[in-house]
Amino acid sequence: MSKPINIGMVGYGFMGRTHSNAYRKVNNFFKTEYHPVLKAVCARDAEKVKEFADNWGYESVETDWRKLVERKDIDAIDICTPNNLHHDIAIAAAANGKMILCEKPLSMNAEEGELMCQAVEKAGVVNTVWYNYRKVPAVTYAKQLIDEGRLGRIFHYRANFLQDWTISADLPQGGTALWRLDAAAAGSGVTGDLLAHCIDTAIWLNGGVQNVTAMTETFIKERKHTLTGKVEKVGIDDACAFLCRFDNGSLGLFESTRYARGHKALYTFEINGEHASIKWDLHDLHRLQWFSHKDEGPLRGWRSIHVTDGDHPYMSHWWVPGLQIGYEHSFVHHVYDFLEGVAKGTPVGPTFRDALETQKVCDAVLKSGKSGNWSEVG
Ligand code: SOE
Repeated sequence: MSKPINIGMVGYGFMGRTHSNAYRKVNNFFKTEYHPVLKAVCARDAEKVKEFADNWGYESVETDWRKLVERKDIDAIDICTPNNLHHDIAIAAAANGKMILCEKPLSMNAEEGELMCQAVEKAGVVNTVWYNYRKVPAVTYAKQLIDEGRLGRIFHYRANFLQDWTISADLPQGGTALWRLDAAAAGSGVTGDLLAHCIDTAIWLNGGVQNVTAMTETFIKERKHTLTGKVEKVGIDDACAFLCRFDNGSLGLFESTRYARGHKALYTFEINGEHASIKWDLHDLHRLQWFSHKDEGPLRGWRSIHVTDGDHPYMSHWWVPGLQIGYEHSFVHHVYDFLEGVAKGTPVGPTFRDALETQKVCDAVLKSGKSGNWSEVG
């Protein structure tokens, strides 16, 4: 008999929807020892949060997250708020013995992140950060191929995350939906929001990062602030590019911007090894491009592997071979891994500690972007 884990979610924006959908779907497809129960959702606007709760099937609502984290009937707190609240909610949740699922990036900076790690470790509570792209079957499969040594020595890691939604100078900063443009709420711009995904995947696939040299730019210097109504300085990075050296000696090249006209959410990575290369593209997320130098000479070429077969990661739980899944399923897999971690007592990453490594790289990137010098990852 499967045991309940009562979820209390804080925030109900885009991520609140992806997580709620995943909690609802997971046990239709995956058998687990524990199952999530949508116990409560919390946000300041009582009317809107009630509407959200009714739509997704949450049993109750709260308007103060401090009350939520103290509730005895809640087992796990899911943090879907702007980044500046992650630290306080996580610390309070850990103090109340709750498991925690926190949206990315872990924190505003590595200092805060370290305190969050210490809090969950001291409390001994299961924790994860929603770097969901790890859970796309093709990306998980790439991890398997690398861990099996099929690429041999890795020389290069290249990643991009390109969007175009902030090009208009009329777009305000701050407030619901636009908090990502407000440095006080987001901490940083594309570095924490988009490159953090690329860095998390890169560390997972290719190991730690030693040092970085970065270039950042804020193209629109002032925007009206939704909350104050005044035109205020923009404190986030609109674009960022950096080079890095990995612990394994390979070289990294990363770029992210919200000013790449025509690109909505183009996350791509490519890894070049001694024996083989791998490419992945979020817009074609069920495919892994594979080139092996071990193939017979005249037949050598890029293969496009449709990662939809029963022996591909997670896929035996879905439809039949050849039929693909999408973006939202990465969150379902994340919940599945989380539940498996609870059952087995060995958390499946990314944990807070894993996410802290990404945070440290983000901090080093932002530091280098400001100074123009190489920056060591602390
Ligand atoms: C920003 O537009 C955003 O929604 C990020 O916040 C998400 O983490 C990313 O997956 C998609 O883009």
